[in-house]
Amino acid sequence: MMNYEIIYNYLKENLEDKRFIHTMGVVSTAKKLANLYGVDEKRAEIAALCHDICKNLSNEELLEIFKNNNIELSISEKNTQTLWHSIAAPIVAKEKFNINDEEILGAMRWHTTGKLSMTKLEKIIYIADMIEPSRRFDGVEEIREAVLKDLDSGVLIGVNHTIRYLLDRGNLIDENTIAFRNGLILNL
Ligand code: DGI
Ligand code: FE
Ligand code: FE
Repeated sequence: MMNYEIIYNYLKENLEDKRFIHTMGVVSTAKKLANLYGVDEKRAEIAALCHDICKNLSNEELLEIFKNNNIELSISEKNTQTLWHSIAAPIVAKEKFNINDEEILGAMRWHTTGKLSMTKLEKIIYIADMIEPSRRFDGVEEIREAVLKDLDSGVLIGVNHTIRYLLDRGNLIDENTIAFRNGLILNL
């Protein structure tokens, strides 16, 4: 696929080695999960490839992108710089690589916090980001196994893990993270 190679080369050039390896891990995990859960593998591949496309940008550059595209950040987003690369990702993917598939763009946009009512593809990118082979944290194996049995149950364990991590550090918890978790619980 033409687009794939162009994006791959851009990332290889622009992301740090560790981030590039992480991205390729997300690609392979997302493809596996897509096949398991009947999601189009090619779309999962592109979304995974692009999810951290803005990870090399400085906070100043990210703020500039928001300004130029009239993106209004919520109070929690304004104060959580680690979320900014995901907010900018769909804008850059559209501009640079002409990606217009709303679900692919959504998967990139929400890969950090999640949100209420995610599609299967969006959930797959969210959780693949967390469990790809180079990720190592206590509990990752439990999430890997759970996701293979049931997507939503596995994703819920992942969100719970993230919320616990944020609580332990006294970080802000974004409204979308909470809405994502509530929605998963109500649907299970
Ligand atoms: O870009 P990656 O390192 O691959 O991973 P990521 O984009 O999932 O993670 C970015 C960070 O976002 C990670 O440190 C956890 C954080 N995060 C996710 N949801 C929330 C959050 N941080 C805050 N403060 N609040 C959230 O709701
Ligand atoms: Fe990310
Ligand atoms: Fe990532």
